Amino acid sequence: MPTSNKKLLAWVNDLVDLCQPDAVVWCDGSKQEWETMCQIMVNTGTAKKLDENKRPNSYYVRSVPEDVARVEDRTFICSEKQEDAGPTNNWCDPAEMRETLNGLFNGCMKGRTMYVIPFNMGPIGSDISQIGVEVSDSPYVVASMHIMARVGNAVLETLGNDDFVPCVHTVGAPLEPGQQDAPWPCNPDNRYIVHYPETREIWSHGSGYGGNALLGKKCFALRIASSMGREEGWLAEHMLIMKLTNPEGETQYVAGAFPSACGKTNLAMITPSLPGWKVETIGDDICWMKFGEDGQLYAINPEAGFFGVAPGTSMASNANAMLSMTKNSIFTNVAETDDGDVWWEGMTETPPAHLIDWKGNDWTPDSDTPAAHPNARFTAPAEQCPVIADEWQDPEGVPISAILFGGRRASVVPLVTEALDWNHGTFMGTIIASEMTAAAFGTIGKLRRDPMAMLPFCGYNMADYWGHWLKMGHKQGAKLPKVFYVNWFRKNDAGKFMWPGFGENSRVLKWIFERCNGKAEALATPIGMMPTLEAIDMDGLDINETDKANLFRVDIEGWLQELPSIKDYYESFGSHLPEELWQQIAELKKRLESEQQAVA
Ligand code: TSX
Ligand code: MN
Repeated sequence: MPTSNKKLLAWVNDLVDLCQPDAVVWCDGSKQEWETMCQIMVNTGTAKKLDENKRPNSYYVRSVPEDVARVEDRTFICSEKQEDAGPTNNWCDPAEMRETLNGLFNGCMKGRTMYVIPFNMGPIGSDISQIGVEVSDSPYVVASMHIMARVGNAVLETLGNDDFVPCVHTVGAPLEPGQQDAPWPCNPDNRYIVHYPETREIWSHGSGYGGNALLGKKCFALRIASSMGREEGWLAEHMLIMKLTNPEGETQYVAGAFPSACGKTNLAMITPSLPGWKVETIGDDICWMKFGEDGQLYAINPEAGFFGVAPGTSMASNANAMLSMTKNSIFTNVAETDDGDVWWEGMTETPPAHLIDWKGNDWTPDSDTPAAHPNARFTAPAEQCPVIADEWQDPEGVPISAILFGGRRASVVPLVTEALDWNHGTFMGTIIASEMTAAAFGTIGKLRRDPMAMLPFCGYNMADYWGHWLKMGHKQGAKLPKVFYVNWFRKNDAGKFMWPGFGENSRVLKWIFERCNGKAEALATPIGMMPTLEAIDMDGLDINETDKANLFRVDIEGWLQELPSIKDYYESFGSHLPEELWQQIAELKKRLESEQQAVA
């Protein structure tokens, strides 16, 4: 046993009794271990090695069609009181859930190996980092955790006799003696992704996929960590972190929360179009922030890799992501090329003439189903990103100057708005929403609210979480980041995107940077501070005057029309909704109405 941590040894012993695996392996995080896991996956038909010359040390994995994504309706927050989980989470009484899970986990690893994976979320030794241990019966999980977190002996050394977050995962498919294993074992009819925020535990049953199985990521780094942050006075957020450098060599760090399908990973790795400006990546998905002695908010990326959506990722949309996954990567549910490589929709303009699709069937450009599943993923080490910032593993974290909130809005919301203060910024975070673009998420065009992009990831009552945000702003001596609301997706009357997006977003980042160092102009409007028309560098952009004006237009009527739906939304949280947010609505309404009258 590579540890003498009493809690850890006792916990593993109990789990062996419960799950009854054939063997127990303590993961050391070595290269040898990675190779063993990959070899096991190849032997059982889970993975195929990609061509060593095209994509060294990389593997292709196909799941089953029933197990391709996170399962929000099977995700539970089991706090003692239902109101502490809040109206946006599935709740179940913890005692009842423990009974259900005890039944399901009893003998669940028969015929399999139990892997014990000590993992560190964040740079090892950082005050902002946390340690967890995941027990799993899936070699895919072990290999993926090697990429996504710091795992193994170094973590156990840092852990010593301290506490850790216990995370239990099983694919929920025990094997009878002699029974042939499936390439992707899972138990789709019995999926449970369970969090006990009060005792800080995670139990996951029945799925082998990403966010359901790599428990350090969404389960720990967001759901459990958000609850820890509330108790301990810090923030666990669904945010990218990036470093901006201006032509003079000054730097600022920015964090940003965006709902899915807004291009968060693309923004985290953006190639700026503005000459002399540099953008580097600290993280693309999760951000933990704590106040330092100097009152600044310091952020770390708790992860060590990228688990990104593959379809739509290309050298044009995100060259740095493409270059991050050229080796040592795992690809799940993409398509396989005839020459031992991978492909997905949007990777190249012309698809290959023949592929094996994510279901294992022959595919040609004439096929009427996509070659890759829309949620197909790449898993790649962050250190391979060509623009990863030198300080991405700094245990001190990086001081955050600005927080961005973004949504996908065809109307009403302008390109960029700066919050008037922290409370107004928190308000902006609570109202972020995306217009649905895929039928899978509901009615196309309807607003889906996703406050702080945390809807599926908040480990406690969402309204209490907003209260925690407000409280962070009252901390004595706090030097708070400025907050901005951005929208790359506003459309004109012809239904065309008015803003070119991608690398051109650096023009907006420049304004944000210069608001933070006091160099950029802004105008007070009812919805917040906005750039003067000269303040955003439009040099060399081909946007007509109408679109340019509309990108920055304050749609008074549109905002007034939106207020009742925000009120309805707030009301759904009952007495937990902080008074300050009602006040934000009242003040916004007043500012909008007085502007409306001034214009009339
Ligand atoms: O990721 C995107 N970003 C952020 C990039 C740093 N996408 C892709 C969204 C789906 C994940 C965008 N799509 C962005 C954007 O800023 N903007 C748009 C909308 C858009 C799409 C295509 C064009 C322009 C805007 N094409 C042309 O103008 C030719
Ligand atoms: Mn995410």
